[in-house]
Amino acid sequence: MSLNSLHDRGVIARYRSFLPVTDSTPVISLNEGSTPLIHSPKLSEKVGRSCEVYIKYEGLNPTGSFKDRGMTMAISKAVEAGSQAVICASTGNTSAAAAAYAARANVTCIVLLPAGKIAFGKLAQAFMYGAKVVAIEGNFDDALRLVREIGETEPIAVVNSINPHRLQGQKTASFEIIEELGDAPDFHILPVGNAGNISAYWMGYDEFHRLGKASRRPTMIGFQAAGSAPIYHDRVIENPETIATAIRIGNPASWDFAKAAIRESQGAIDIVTDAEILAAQYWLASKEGIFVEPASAASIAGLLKSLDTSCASRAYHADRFPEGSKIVCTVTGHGLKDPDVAKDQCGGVIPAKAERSEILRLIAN
Ligand code: AN7
Repeated sequence: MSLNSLHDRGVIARYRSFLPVTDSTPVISLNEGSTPLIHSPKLSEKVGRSCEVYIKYEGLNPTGSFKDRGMTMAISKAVEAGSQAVICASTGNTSAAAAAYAARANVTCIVLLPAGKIAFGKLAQAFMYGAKVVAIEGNFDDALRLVREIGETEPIAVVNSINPHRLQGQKTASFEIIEELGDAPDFHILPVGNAGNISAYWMGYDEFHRLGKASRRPTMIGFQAAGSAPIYHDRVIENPETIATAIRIGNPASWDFAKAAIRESQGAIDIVTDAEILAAQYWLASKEGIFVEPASAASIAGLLKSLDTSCASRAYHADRFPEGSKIVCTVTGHGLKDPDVAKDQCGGVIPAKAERSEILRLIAN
């Protein structure tokens, strides 16, 4: 890895030779990427058999999600092509990233969001970054259909993951993991919504494997929310529902890519319920100090489900994590994105008088 100057950070600077950029591509970056890969002693212990579990904490990107990796590419390429406006449909994180990078590039950003189904933090971001925020009567799939139609006829760059530059940027997360671990992990677990990220990770792992930078490619295991699981059920879900609004998607754009990644890696796609997602979200924050949004907790919920021998419907079994396996779980977005869900699922405050004895009572119990 080369050392970059203070003004030359971010995934394009770090992985320029693996990305479709040239000297004439203006690099629009917010120093995204290089996120921490955090060892989880407690998850490692749960898995057992000397396995090691690592959390790729993508919530520490500039706008708080993994979307920044793809957006630095999509906006840089849009500006290179002369676009003065960009558009996307989003469940929230894509719109936050698009709005931020568009602001930096001085281009207009229009975001189409499913009305009433966006986590509050993400909505605040789109407003503050100066996007034109449109609330669509309908779900994400309806919004994406509209964006596709508009992109076909109008002079505006679509920065959803149907834009191939997005997945190119997102594949850099695999590169970072390989460089940090010294090889690819044995298993990679992540949440799946539009299925772009699982496809991008697989591309990245495959590319570094072909270049001899990794000796293997991991088994890819994706988790969808039970009420929004089109790939798992192998059919479009007309009215997807889940508390994990980021992955409330019924007709994923990268469906075929994701299926190929799962097939080629001998992986699996499985589902986790909203209750499992919320339990995993709270467990990760309260046991390991890592606060992620509900959709991100699907990967942790999935790992825990795969270990649960009482669960008959597991698509993936812990019996298949061999001794000494390295397992990486991507957690895709920061917990502060969705303060309402966090607030609703926790116990609340302990009322007390401003007296010493009141507090000492808590230490004793
Ligand atoms: C936190 O922002 O689709 O399977 O419009 O925000 O690549 O879609 C977000 C997706 C996982 C799923 N975790 O990733 C959007 C959007 C979080 C997310 C996903 C999303 P993909």
